[in-house]
Amino acid sequence: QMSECLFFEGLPMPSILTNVETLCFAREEFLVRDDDVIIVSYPRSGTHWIIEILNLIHVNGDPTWIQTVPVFLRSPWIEDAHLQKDLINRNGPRLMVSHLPVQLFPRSYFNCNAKVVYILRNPKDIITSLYHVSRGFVCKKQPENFDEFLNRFIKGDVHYGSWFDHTLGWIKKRDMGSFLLIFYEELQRDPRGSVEKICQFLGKKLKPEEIDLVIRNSSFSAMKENKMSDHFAMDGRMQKVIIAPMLRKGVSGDWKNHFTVAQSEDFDKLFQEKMSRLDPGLFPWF
Ligand code: PPS
Repeated sequence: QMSECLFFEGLPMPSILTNVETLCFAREEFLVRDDDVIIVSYPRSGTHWIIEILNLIHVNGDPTWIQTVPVFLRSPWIEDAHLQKDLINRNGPRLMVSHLPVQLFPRSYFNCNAKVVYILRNPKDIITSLYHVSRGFVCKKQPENFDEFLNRFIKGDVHYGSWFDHTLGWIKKRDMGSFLLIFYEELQRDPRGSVEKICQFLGKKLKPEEIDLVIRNSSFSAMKENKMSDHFAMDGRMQKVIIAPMLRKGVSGDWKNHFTVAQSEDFDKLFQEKMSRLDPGLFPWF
């Protein structure tokens, strides 16, 4: 059983960040506007990397803003109990973030032209990343070992519920409205191509040297040095409970240092079963 969590519609949600009232408001009453851009993801998929990239694109690569304003004020979370009101009153165009699964997402989004950037990452690397964050919780019951945590992840007994449900739910919606699917692995393999794709999606024209600045200022090392990029360290609520850094390793394939061969094979089988309705060619990690 997890502490630091509340259950909402059957899903464990992080009570550090949110509460029932905020979650109800998010879904039923939060008004998404046509000129909004929303980054959506399952936890530990590289959300903060995409936030940094979109923030930098907004200011043509100039790092001043990202180096002086904490990341969660630049791009607030829709389900954040402290910042939801600020978001409601913000003038557009707004850049917002959310880990909400599709069934808890603001209903108003589905009738408007707002843009969603959905970032996906190999779930084996997500489990690995999340395992290290869980071990960095001060008071939460820590996982006994990797195997126990893997089983919890598979059951969806983690914040925001099952990765499979989150991913399937959002991918099913990708043909409606403006939706850009970005992969963490693709971002790493081809940062320039990915940034260009994002610019095109946003309708933003950057000069080649401005794209260089975006890439340089959102690199793992630049973000690791920028305290403003570490949500855990900058947010008073999180400071108290999480001692893990937001940026840990920033690589693809670290799962190989954690999964046994049997665990990996079982997970692949489960992945194929659960994701069978999707084209396997969609995922760059196969
Ligand atoms: S959170 O807390 O759920 O919002 O986490 P999220 O931002 O989605 O994901 C954190 C992981 O993304 C990695 N990250 C990066 N990797 C490469 N380059 C850059 N610039 C970058 N920024 C963040 C971060 O290190 C976490 O992954 P792990 O594997 O734990 O290192």
